Amino acid sequence: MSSRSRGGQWAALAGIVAAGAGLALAELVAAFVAPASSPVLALGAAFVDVVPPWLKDLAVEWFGTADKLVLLASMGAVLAAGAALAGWLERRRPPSGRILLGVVGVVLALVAMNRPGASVVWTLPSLIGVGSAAVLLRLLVARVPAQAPADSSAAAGPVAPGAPGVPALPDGGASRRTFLTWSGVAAAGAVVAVVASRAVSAGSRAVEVVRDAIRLPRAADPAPAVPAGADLGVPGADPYISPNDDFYRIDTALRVPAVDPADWSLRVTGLVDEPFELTWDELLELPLTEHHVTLACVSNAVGGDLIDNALWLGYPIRELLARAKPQADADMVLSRSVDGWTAGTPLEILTDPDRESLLAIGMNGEPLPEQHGFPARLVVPGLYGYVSATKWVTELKVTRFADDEGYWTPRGWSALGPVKLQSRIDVPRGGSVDAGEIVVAGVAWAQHTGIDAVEVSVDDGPWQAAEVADTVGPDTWRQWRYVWDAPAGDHTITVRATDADGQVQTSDEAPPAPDGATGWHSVQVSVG
Ligand SMILES: Nc1nc2c(c(=O)[nH]1)N[C@H]1C(S)=C(S)[C@@H](COP(=O)(O)O)O[C@H]1N2
Ligand SMILES: [Mo]
Repeated sequence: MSSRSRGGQWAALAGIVAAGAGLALAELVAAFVAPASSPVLALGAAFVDVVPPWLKDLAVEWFGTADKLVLLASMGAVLAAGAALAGWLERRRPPSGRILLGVVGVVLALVAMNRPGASVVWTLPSLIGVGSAAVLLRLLVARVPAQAPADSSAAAGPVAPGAPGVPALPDGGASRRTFLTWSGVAAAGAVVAVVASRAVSAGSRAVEVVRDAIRLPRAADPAPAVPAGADLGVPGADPYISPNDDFYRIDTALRVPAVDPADWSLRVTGLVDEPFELTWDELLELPLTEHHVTLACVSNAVGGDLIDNALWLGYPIRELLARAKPQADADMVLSRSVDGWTAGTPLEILTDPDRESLLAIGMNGEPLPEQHGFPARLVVPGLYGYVSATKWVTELKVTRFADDEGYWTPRGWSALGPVKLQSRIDVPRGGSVDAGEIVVAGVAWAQHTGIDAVEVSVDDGPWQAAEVADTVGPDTWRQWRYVWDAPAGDHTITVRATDADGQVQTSDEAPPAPDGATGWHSVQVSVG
């Protein structure tokens, strides 16, 4: 290997150290400016927004809800490769490495500036971070030793002799020590910057403290008690009420928005005669309602677990809209999150006196957990989350489907998203079971219509009625149970439900996109 390429390896390392330290400093600046102005987060969030639907679906299929982690790791790998290239270039032909960093810095600044809610100061983390990375790159590359990182015996001597800015180093060992010292100092500085940025952005921890101190008001209109028979208690089956910690989470946020209720307000705007703004304290003064609603994600595959049930405490959205007085030509409410995400919900559904759509602040007796929308979110019975359940909500804009669209609509999902009739087998989930009487159990849902019957078929045999558990009402799922005398051999168990309108769940298989999966859920068991 030539000493030239050995020096190249050191220079690549210099690039990674310089860029790493620059990005660490950017984190620290971002902690002061706004958490979402971090170049890494802003780039990741922008990527999430522009990624084509097929790639996003593929990522979810491969990595499930770890897709965000995979995205951040891939971004890290690409950034590291780019940084190594910048180091290599800077040594061969200065200042080309710094120019590459500069271009990336400008792109990062532009991306950050165009995030929802951003202002021009959001460019500071990228500009300061990349500016320092460029200075550091120059300093480190000027100290690149002659030998490869693993090779201490190679002949000393300057690389690219005469290249501007590359000093001739008399002794390979000493020069390597100098380089490593400088790199070590830069890396240590990076660690300090990241630790400091975490301390400064304790903003989100402060919000946690605020949340923990909140005592929610009692509901003026409490929910009916959950009947004892709503939960059949079958081991391995999902409980009727999902604990907050187990509740599925879906959103585009790479970092959970930290919203202090003291800074929060909801604006009701758009095609209304009387727009207004509601603060947290005003909201707490209003007569609140409690309601059980099962929330479901449109991305849920047949048999999937992107669905859960909770008791929500909040103020009826229809009352907020009534106060604002929507105009006659409006037919949609575009709800907007603090992070810019939007959902388009039919106005008719939100003003329906028979549907308990809530601006929710409580979940199962606690303030909303931060990842479920603290301090306030929407919950609408009967609609998939992507067209209704805006978390960290800050605006309700009354508008028209002809003029506006929610976040997912231009990304391959239907503008309207009523929940489809579905049923799921929770136990047995497959594998081997002992012959004899076994309990087959699961859930079925048709939010806002309600479930009337559940049937089970073994090996395509006749449909047998399952026992359907109690429920508080039509807006939640219902558990079901079927006792099966299992004969030895391999068997397929299939479930289907019938809703309160008498509609039988279709066997037609449809994928989640564009408006929800259909088909029957089956599991294979071998009975021995
Ligand atoms: N701000 C914001 N709200 C959002 C989303 C989002 O990406 N951002 N995703 C929606 C989707 S697709 C679903 S299914 C529900 C999930 O709510 P949960 O995470 O509390 O279960 O939130 C909805 N609200
Ligand atoms: Mo969703």
